[in-house]
Amino acid sequence: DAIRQTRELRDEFQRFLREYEFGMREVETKISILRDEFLHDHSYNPIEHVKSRLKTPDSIVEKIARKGIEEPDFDRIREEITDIAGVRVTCSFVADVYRLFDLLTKQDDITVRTVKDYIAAPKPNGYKSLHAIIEVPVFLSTGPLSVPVEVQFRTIAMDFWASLEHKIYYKFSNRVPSHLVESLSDAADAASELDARMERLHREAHGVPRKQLPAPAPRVVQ
Ligand code: 0O2
Repeated sequence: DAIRQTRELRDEFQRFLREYEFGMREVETKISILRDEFLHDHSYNPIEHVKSRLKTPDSIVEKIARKGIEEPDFDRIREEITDIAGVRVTCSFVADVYRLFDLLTKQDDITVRTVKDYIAAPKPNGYKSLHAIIEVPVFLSTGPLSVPVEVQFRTIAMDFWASLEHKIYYKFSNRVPSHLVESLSDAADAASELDARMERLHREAHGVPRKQLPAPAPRVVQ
């Protein structure tokens, strides 16, 4: 009986994970359609790369424990853990980050749950990115399902910084020496400066007068 129960739980967990995989694929398709349309209509690709990931079972279990969810309560997990499916969109420039965010989140079938604009308000360590938890419909044989997906938009410079910071953070098991924390913060400033320079260069190369280009408005942090 215990074996049967364990198998049932395993099957339910696999079904649960598949929902997120489907949601992730819907978002990937939306992003790739936007990229292809841009490329054909404007001969411009605002996206450098897109990376998707499903949270590992270990990492989900760890987060379930952290949230104090004791029973295998899938409804509660659905409600409280919203980053099981993640799509990271790395753009060329900051303006593209906001443009892509707007184009995705204004689509009729998308519901925006939360937005965190760490570009307008970077984290104390210097981390920058625009995060959104969106809900996307997935049509299963049993009916439609709304799946939360965490989408992170950032520039190549922000991505470069975040991937190094992530490695350092793990290397020191969360206790990064203060001189490295300071160097990382300086590097984040340098990355922002590079972003601004590259965007100016790009605009000048394309003959867009600076005064016609308003700075992108920060998104509301919810
Ligand atoms: P991974 O491996 O990318 O999945 P929570 O999601 O509840 O734990 P919070 O604060 O609500 O935390 O989420 P937030 O601030 O939106 O950030 C979640 C994700 O953003 C992280 O996911 C990272 O991917 C990224 N992130 C946030 N802060 C930092 C940072 O300081 N440095 C780096 N390198 N990445 C960051 P995970 O689950 O931590 O990791």
